[in-house]
Amino acid sequence: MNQDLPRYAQMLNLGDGSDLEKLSGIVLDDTMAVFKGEWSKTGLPPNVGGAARIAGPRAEGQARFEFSVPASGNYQVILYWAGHENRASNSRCVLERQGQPEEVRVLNQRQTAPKGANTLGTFQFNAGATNAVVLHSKGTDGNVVADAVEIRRAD
Ligand SMILES: [Ca+2]
Repeated sequence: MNQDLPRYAQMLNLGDGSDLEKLSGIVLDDTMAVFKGEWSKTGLPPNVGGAARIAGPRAEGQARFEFSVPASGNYQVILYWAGHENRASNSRCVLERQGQPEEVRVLNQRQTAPKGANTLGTFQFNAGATNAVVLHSKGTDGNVVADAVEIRRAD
């Protein structure tokens, strides 16, 4: 895990044409994710960090954003994407935490949340443990976008 992550997060710029506010949490841009399957790069605004990756249902894509938190506690998990009609309404997103059952959510990426920030929920994380948010494109009804993940302290 990169110890400089919070510092790096502050240096991230928001994409062209974006009115997204600056992000305050731990930010994992798509450049820091591990991808499986075929993903294309897209610079279409709005996005976080200047670009995002996109995969279709046949790509059997997987985007894995790994992170750890500096202190144990509750954190909000936020995914960034800009909604579009050609996006998947049923993208599977899995939150992995050490020693705890997986949390699975089905994302509708046709919808655009305010500022592109889609909240998965608030979860408890332990300091030092490796966690991951994993986005899947397999079996979806459209394209899946992996732009950025933000982990924001909730208490
Ligand atoms: Ca991005």
